[in-house]
Amino acid sequence: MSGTQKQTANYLTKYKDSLPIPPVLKPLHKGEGFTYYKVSMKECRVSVHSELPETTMWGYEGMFPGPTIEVDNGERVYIKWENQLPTVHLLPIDFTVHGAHHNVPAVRTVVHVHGAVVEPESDGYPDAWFTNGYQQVGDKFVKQIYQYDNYMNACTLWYHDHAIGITRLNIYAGLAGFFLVKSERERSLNMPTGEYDIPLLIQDRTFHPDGSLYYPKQPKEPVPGLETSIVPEFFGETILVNGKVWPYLEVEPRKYRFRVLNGSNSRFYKLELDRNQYMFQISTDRGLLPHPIGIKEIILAPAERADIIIDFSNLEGKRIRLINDAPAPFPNGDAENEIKDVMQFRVLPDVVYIDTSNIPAQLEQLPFLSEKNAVRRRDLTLDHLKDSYGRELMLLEKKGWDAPISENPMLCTTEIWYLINLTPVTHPIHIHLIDFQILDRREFNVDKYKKEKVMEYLGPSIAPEPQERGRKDTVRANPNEVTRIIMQFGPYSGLYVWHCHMLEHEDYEMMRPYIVIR
Ligand SMILES: [Cu+2]
Repeated sequence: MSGTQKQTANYLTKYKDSLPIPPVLKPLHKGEGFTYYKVSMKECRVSVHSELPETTMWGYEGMFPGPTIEVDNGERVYIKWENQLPTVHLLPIDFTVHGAHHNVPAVRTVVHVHGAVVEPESDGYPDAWFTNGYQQVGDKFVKQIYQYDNYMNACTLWYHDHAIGITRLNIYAGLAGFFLVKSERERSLNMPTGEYDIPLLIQDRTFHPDGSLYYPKQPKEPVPGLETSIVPEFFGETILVNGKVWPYLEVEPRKYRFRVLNGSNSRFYKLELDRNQYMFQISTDRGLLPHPIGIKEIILAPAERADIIIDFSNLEGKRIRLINDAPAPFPNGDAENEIKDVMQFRVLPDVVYIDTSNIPAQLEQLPFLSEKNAVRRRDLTLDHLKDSYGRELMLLEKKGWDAPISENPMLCTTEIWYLINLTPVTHPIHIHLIDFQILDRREFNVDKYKKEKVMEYLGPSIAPEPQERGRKDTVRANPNEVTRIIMQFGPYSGLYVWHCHMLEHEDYEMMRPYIVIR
């Protein structure tokens, strides 16, 4: 990257601004069996750091991040998602990318609640986009008001844009927020709650000295013949938490719950506290783990979540940093892309109230999906190819987005998917609608598989990390490994997608439709 882009990252003072906490969105209606929200996407001016001029961004309700939507398990919720954005995009569009050609409006949006169990018409299918005032809509657009029945257990989800071909740009511009599912059962566990339950949306961005957002128009080696070209991955030069660059948070000397979400385009995080303290992970993507797990580091790929409890008691007056030690790209990245600082906790001298919250020994019994019940195994490759411009092209099963649907599970049946990674990087694979369990990962001979289509394992099957032994909706498929996941498809049938959640991959063909057949 050129020197000018490094400037702001070099001079912005770390831990200068306090961590913002997104407000909880108020419904327009609540009661008589349903709740109704309206959410408008608007251009807005935000301060990402007090030493930078304001930044023009796009936000739900004109906020970055968007307001937090809080629902109860089983609560029926309707949301009207409205686009009030300008017609010209804030960021450079690559018109060669699928679904982003000159025949569609530049600014298209569609909202997906990541991790929601939802009917297909309300899932935010990438071709169900709509423009300002619904003046134009994509060919899969069905309705303006989405319905969420929220059959999920208590979990930390997020809503974000999913429009075909420009998801990376729309989310980078600011279109993301938390969607929290709560439950009576979780409340009964008496974990830290209210002001001691704080969501942390971690993202990387690069800013020009005038405060404006920077997103590359070209990869490092510009592509001849193209004014704008998608990049193989994007790594920003600053880290933001809840929309502030390197913030601090004042905490009381007591327990806190943090809902940590990696909302970055391509960057993975390996998070730890700089005093080497333990954190207690209580949940993963789609809800509570069987029991809390004491950990010193958390790896989060784009879209993965971890709820953790940190106990600051006996740390009065201390300053503790949350730091990152992940290479970028992951897992074999360049040191020049790495950013260590994330945020700082400042422990106050005293508590306001005595902390009566718990870290319960038992959290939740999880249903066990047995391999014996699987009716189908699918071998699905993650491929590394080149396009006609010589650019890197990552695919699923060597197929693009427009190829005929090949994943067609039957409603209520269980399948095992073998994610066979033939590429040199880890891909976070996300499947809409369902949650899954990770069975194992196993090293294999990639060259032999590529040449002869023969699977030769080079090591034993490795069980998932303890923190991954819960309900997942996004899994890290590492290079040279087969990652096996098991899931049951339902309760809805219809058209959904599965894809890599590195947004630069997702926007450039590493996404496939799938259909649950009744
Ligand atoms: Cu990928």
